[in-house]
Amino acid sequence: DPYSNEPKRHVILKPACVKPFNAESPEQLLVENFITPNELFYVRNHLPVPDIDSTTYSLEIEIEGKSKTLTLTLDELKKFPKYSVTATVMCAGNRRSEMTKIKPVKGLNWGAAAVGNATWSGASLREVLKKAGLNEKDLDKYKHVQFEAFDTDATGSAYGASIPIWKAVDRRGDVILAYEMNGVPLPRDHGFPVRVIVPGVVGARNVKWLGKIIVSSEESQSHWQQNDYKGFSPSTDWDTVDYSKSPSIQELPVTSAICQPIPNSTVTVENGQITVRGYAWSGGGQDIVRVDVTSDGGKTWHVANFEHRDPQNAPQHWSWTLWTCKLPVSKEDKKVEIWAKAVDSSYNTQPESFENIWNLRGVLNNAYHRITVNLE
Ligand code: MTE
Ligand code: MO
Repeated sequence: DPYSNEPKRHVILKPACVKPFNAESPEQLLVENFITPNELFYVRNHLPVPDIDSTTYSLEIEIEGKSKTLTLTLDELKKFPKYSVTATVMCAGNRRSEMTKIKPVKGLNWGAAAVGNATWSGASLREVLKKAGLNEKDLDKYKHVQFEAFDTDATGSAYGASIPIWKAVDRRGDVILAYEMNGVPLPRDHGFPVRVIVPGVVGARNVKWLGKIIVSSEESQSHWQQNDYKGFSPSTDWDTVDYSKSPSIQELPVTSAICQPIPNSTVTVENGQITVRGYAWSGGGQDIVRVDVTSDGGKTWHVANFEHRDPQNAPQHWSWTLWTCKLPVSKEDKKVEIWAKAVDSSYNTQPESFENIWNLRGVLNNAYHRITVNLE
């Protein structure tokens, strides 16, 4: 069994799949902490978790066309200046279970908790690439930075992904080779000993158990870069889909979710109001400027208060925003449907329903979040 050496997981994590291990925490817990505790942070593994000895670990950095590669042990990586970045990581499949209600899709049935916010510490990718010999004048030759991991499938091919080179070399990109998560060494499930954190970019490019970095004129040729994690028209089906025709997902669109109350629970009305709490986030370092909440199908919208947001300005606003709203409800109603939508600093907002953004793989699930609760 390739899954015989998996790490221990917190019992509260709800598995969407056990082998490979994929799990999220209960949604209502997410908004209790601006920084998600490591043991509650969702886990998205495609393959068995590799068991890496940090004393013999090494990271290889190759720049295509240069004969010499740079190899760094963990200790050598730790000698680079240490940076900390607080960034939200979100799976492209977050909230897929809502899209699935329109029509089945292929993918893990994630709720709204395939997301977390953590403080990641490590070396700057930009500085490591410079050390590996990447010069300003070379930049036009290359277009992508590829990441290869130590987790492999039965045929021996490794998890891999890539990001555009500008994100890797821009001082404001804040891409780090992280060896710590919230002040402790990366847990095995989250990429021990080193993962790349690409703030503002879809989870899939935040490669865990990092083994090799390649500066290249091409994207990663891995399955996950080429034949997965792409968006398509609602009318594209498995017979007509052509993965070469859509770009790989990088920055995720603006989204939000209601985390409290939980769907179908019974909520006590106080002074004609109920308390609604959730998160909002947008990719590409966009800030959240507003969250609108309604209990009457959009006739009246109430602007939520921000409970916690990081002070970084767009386009380096990497963390989610936690929000709360005292939402007026009608006493006569025994049941109420609550909707939430967020607006980011580019004034992009969420689509109203899943119907017209449905896609066969169930990614980019960012329609209004709608839940129903009972009132008492
Ligand atoms: N990196 C490797 N090596 N293997 C993986 O399976 N999964 C990716 C990404 N990095 C993955 C990986 C996906 S799809 C997501 S959403 C994030 O890791 C999840 O990170 P987490 O498990 O730390 O929450
Ligand atoms: Mo993911």
